[in-house]
Amino acid sequence: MALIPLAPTEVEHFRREGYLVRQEFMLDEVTELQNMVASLLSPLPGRNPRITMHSALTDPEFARFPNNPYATYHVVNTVLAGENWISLMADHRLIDTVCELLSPSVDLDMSFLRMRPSGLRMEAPWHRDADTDKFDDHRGVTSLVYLHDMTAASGATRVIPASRGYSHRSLESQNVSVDELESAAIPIEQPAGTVLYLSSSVVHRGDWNRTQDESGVLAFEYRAAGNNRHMGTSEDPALTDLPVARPGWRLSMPSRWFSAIS
Ligand SMILES: O=C(O)CCC(=O)C(=O)O
Repeated sequence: MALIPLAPTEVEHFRREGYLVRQEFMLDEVTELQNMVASLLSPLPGRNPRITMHSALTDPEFARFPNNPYATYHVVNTVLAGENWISLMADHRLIDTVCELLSPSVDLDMSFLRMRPSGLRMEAPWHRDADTDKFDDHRGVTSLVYLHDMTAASGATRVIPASRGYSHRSLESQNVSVDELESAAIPIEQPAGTVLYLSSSVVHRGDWNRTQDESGVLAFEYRAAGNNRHMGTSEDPALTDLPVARPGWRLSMPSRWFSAIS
């Protein structure tokens, strides 16, 4: 798909609301992404040990989850799953948009996958990425790539628009109740191939999938260069600090993730 530059109204929306929705990937690309995810979730030997899989089942239930035999709901460090995953992380549509929204100098922060196996309550709780990932400041953008059509029922990401007003470090210290958060939130219901760009300062959470359908999002999290991550907090992020953009320069990777154009 050709690069479509951001309209000034999109940038303005992101600055005001803390998020932006763009349809970045076409249907055949979405199929390719789903295939990449299916092979990541299949029980293959020889996977990089820093790819952490969080799964609900120890024995596969093939009938119920044909493409996700262990009911895996969180995979960390997808960029270690192969060259195609690194080139997807560096896809120019994602990086160009992140640069326009964030800074001309961008580093990778981390990569992960959030699957929502049907009926499994394993959602990401309310948080801001700058807090959970312990950045120096808020200059970060997470791109959430919708792998399936997302409705409130299938687990669309829930966002509190313009929620920078909550304090930087901790929601708890402000006595913000979950009810208050829930009532201010909107589900970002969008078709597969949509990318939801989230400011690291915006409050959001994942949801669980109440439908019978497959559902999941891929996440690539980026930081402005110089906005440091303080390690030792959550998962061990692979390739964190990898430069992906500088003024006039982009990490250039062949588009191998999409076999039809490689
Ligand atoms: O699953 C989602 O929709 C959001 C995931 C998320 O925010 C996270 O894992 O940090």
